[in-house]
Amino acid sequence: MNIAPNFWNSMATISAVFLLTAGCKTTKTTTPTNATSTNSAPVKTYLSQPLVTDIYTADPSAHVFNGRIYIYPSHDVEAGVKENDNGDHFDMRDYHILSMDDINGKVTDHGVALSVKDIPWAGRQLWAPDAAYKNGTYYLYFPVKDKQDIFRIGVATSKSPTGPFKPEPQPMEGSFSIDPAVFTDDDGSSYMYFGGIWGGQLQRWNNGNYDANGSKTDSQKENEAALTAKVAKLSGDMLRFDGAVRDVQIVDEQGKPLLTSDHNRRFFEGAWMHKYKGKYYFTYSTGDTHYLAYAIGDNPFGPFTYKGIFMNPVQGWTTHHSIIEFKGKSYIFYHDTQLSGKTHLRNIKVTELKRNPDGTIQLINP
Ligand code: FUB
Repeated sequence: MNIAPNFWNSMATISAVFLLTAGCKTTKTTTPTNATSTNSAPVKTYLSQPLVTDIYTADPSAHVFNGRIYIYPSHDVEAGVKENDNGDHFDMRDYHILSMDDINGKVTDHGVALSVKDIPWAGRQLWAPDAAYKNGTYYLYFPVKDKQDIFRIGVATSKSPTGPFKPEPQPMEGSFSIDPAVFTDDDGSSYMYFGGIWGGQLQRWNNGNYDANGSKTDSQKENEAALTAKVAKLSGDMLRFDGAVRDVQIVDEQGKPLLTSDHNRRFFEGAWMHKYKGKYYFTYSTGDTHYLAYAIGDNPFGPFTYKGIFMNPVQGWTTHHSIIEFKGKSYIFYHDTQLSGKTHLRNIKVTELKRNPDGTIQLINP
């Protein structure tokens, strides 16, 4: 993730018009859907309302375990850290896991499931997590900066989907960058998709080597294949990569890789994978253009052919999502900044994701 300089101009305008609820104890939504204005100021309407309002939450990775919906979000806090291009102000310190028995059901906050202080190798910034289940154990995958300030991906285990989770003593070997998303295929094999540009440090890695002075963006390579997400198969015990870390290749209809300059379509961060009617849907944030896009492939490693945008920009700079099937329908969990009006204090939401008969996804206006 990152903060673009010109973002702040538009954010100032948005903040003036929308919400400036500074505290974390907001328990009501101040801008109702379909509100009308009695003066000339435009009124923002939202497709969905925040799922929880007493804490700030973001990056929701949702899963259905034993018929119940569990959400593994980031827990945003006002840490008082100055905003910068590295996203240092996203200084999250723990995870709360949420659950609900139905899409419109009551949301339960199960409290702290893992704290940064309990991860022996961690430095700071617990960013977007994900979870998986195998053979009686739940796995929580999380990105956090190590003590050298390099993002790595860790894994923690629990016998309960809500934790508490016990972290492994070291980060996953060969892991780097942010936003792990774990997909388990019908044959029981699991794969991790990960990576994020700018604050997520993906651009600092080249052939397994880290360069702290690596370019902030890869904009010098405008006409080359874009930097993209990574994918690795997971070992049978879910704790390691089994084999090489590969690029997630996203190609156009002619089979050509998307280029760095293709900001509306190229990968930025926030990968997710789901399967629908035998096809593999790789979904992701275009980040600096704020879209959620999708590409379809025939196997978990790709390549994936770009199909389009399925969600327009949310309010706030970051865009991050997950997709689940529940009771015969598809749902997308996502976040925006409706409660706070601040980039780093987000709130998670859910809405239905609808498909056309040919498997393409209908556009959502958040
Ligand atoms: O929450 C911190 C970062 O913001 C996530 O890792 C990115 O996906 C973006 O949502």
